Amino acid sequence: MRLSRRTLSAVPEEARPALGPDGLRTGLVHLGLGAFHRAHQAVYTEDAGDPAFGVCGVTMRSMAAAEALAPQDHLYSVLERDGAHASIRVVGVLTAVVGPEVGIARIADPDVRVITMTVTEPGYRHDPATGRLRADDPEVAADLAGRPPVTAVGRLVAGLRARRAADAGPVTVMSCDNLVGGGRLLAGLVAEHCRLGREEDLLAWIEPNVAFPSSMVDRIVPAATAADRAAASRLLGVEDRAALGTEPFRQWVIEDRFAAGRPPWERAGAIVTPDVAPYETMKLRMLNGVHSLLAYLGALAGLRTVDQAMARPDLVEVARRYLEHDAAPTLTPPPGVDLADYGARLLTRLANPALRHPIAQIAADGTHKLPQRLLPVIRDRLAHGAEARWAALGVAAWMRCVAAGRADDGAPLTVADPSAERLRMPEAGPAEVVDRLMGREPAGSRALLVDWLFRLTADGALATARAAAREG
Ligand code: CS2
Repeated sequence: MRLSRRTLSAVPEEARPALGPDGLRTGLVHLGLGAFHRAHQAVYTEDAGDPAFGVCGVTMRSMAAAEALAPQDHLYSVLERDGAHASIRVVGVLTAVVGPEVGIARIADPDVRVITMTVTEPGYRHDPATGRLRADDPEVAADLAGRPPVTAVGRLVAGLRARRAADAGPVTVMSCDNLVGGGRLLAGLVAEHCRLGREEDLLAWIEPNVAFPSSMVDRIVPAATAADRAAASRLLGVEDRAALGTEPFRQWVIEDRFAAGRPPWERAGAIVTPDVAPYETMKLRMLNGVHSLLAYLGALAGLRTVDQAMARPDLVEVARRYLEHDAAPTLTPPPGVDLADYGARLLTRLANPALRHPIAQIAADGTHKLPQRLLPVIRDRLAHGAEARWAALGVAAWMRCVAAGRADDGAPLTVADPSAERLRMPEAGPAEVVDRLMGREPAGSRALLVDWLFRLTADGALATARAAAREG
């Protein structure tokens, strides 16, 4: 028996949706219906409890989620796991799951007042160093030339164009990816797309009618596995082919800048504030920074999951020092947050053995992730006359992963990245790799990076971490 409206009565009562599936209208369109949205913003939106804000999920790349969800009336479960403890709930807030073309049309529906977006960092197709749209990207260029758009910004602009034509009124577009100032970035990319596409009139409508708040999102959601689906189906008593596994922790901090109303997300525990910047910077440099550091060292060491890395005391020590000595001193803590507590809690979350978060997932797209995570820590410390040793170790480990393409034991290592080919240089020595990959980075970190890369190459990741942890 498969999970659906009809079989919902067979699901334990405490696991049934808090909102929906009946009586929901669609007030929110989400672009990028991956596991993260379904375990994070969708859960908050359901818990906010406003039936005007059912969610239409738009798949941007693969139709797999749509195929699993359609026979289940868009119901799916979220399985929270912490060690041996598990709890499950069915989410009923999705009113539809559609492909991009229908999604663009839905943006023109006057009932829709918020568009949220999770399209991954490279999905914005911007230059991370400048925040500008990469107009030379072939997909961007083809979208600008007028084909049915395939890029996220191209699709969003098409949706806004349709909304303007339908006179459907103001709307808010909220980026929910791991970016600094995602709202400002997205507003800039949309404006550039309009200008390059000679749609100044559309831009003149967007400026007063569309708000682009930023938001900080946090929940560890590994790509769903067959084991999650099997465990969820056991707990539910019906089969759920769209189940997701995640941790109990979740956090969402939202910039309070909406053009046409929003779900009362604070009822679900979100923080709605005029200034998300301190939260974003903290989360990106601490959680995501330490994630990347552990992922690249772990990948070189042949480890598969974050909890495996967290079972190595030397790697934990490196992570702890990165948080304390490098990341924390660059941050202004958000109101009421103690960075030492935040860091300690973070390490506990990462050690959760039930998550099995694949290192390969975190290691992917470093060219887009590191400029948000480790590089600004290095830069800020340098500006204060200090060295960010541990952040530099993370960057050097990334360089070793992408340049050598082999783990320390010689096994092939493929790190997914839009620039993967350019980054491969198996024959190059440490200094050459640093010079070719460092690009615009300040020269002050060069010697440190070359030194770490030399040590990683000679001794491997685990021995380097062990020796470094002893050196202090
Ligand atoms: C991770 C994030 O994949 C990654 O790079 O660092 O997806 C991380 O799990 C989330 O940001 C946690 O909120």
